[in-house]
Amino acid sequence: PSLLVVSACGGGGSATQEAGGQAGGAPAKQTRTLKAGIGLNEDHPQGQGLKKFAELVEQKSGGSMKVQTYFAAQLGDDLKMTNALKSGTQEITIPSTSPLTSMVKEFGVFDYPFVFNNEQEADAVLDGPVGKKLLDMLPQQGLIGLTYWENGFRNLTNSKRPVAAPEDFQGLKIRTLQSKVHIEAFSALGANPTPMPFSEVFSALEGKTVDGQENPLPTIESNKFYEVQKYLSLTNHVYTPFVFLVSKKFWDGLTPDEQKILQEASIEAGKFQREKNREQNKQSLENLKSKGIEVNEVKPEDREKMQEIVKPVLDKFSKDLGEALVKEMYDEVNKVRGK
Ligand code: KDG
Repeated sequence: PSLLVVSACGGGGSATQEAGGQAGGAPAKQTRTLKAGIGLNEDHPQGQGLKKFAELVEQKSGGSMKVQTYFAAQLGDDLKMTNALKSGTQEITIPSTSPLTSMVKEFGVFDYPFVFNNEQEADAVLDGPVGKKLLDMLPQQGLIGLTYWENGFRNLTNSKRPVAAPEDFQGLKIRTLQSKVHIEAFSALGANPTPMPFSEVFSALEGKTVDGQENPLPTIESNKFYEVQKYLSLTNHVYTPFVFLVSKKFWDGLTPDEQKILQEASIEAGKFQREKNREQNKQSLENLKSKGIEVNEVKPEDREKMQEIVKPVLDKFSKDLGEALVKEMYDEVNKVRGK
């Protein structure tokens, strides 16, 4: 029989052929290099998760797939990197779902404040049918969504006063995520929301173009917001997921085995990342207190008042985002609560 030489076909932007076994005439072995960029720092749980992912991919592929990691918005902010995935000039990014609402508006349901009481409720929704439904909307945008990681529960910092009750939001200029739900919810509370990419937040706080911002504790610590903010209010007002994205252009050129490696590694690294994030969330509260930022709690009854104020905003959005989808999300949460 004649010798059939199969060469691996290069579908990805950064695939290179390596010389195979010279003497034996073995098929050339392909090495793929994937560029993966995130907005947060290397020491943040998101950064640690990405490094874990890179290790797993290298291991599982026997070294034929390599992940080059870029932290702290070195490749640009969440939207810039997501657009680079669409055009195929970057392979991986892990943004908050919020700025993606400009592409898939339904992600706005994850911007609803006060939906989840704890991380387990968030996991159930994200890893269940609602989370999957949203991932399935990504391919038509040129994106593949593999799984969700955790950004986490957001808390407010500002330079003016402790925020404990709804009236304390009055007139505060707050940087928000680039999401209509966030913008309108903060407006309803009486604040002046200013959406901007994460990479601009520190200088905006430092230069006082905004009074405050809101993010999970590990981010407030890792990005040193305590240096330019006086008050930290434990509002825990919303849970933000990260979504693990791969360029569809790149993905479509991979073999099923290669796709499986990325899929499995993203989920495995995601478990690790969620654990790290939860540990860090506790640790960061202690660290932030010792840095001298003034911390206040929010009483359950004041949280409920805030929830009442934003309710009409959410009802309005539900009409646009899909009442069935919103109901499904709340039903899933109630299931976890045993209701
Ligand atoms: O890569 C993720 C970060 O860029 C960003 O999503 C963090 O929650 C965040 C924010 O406030 O923008």
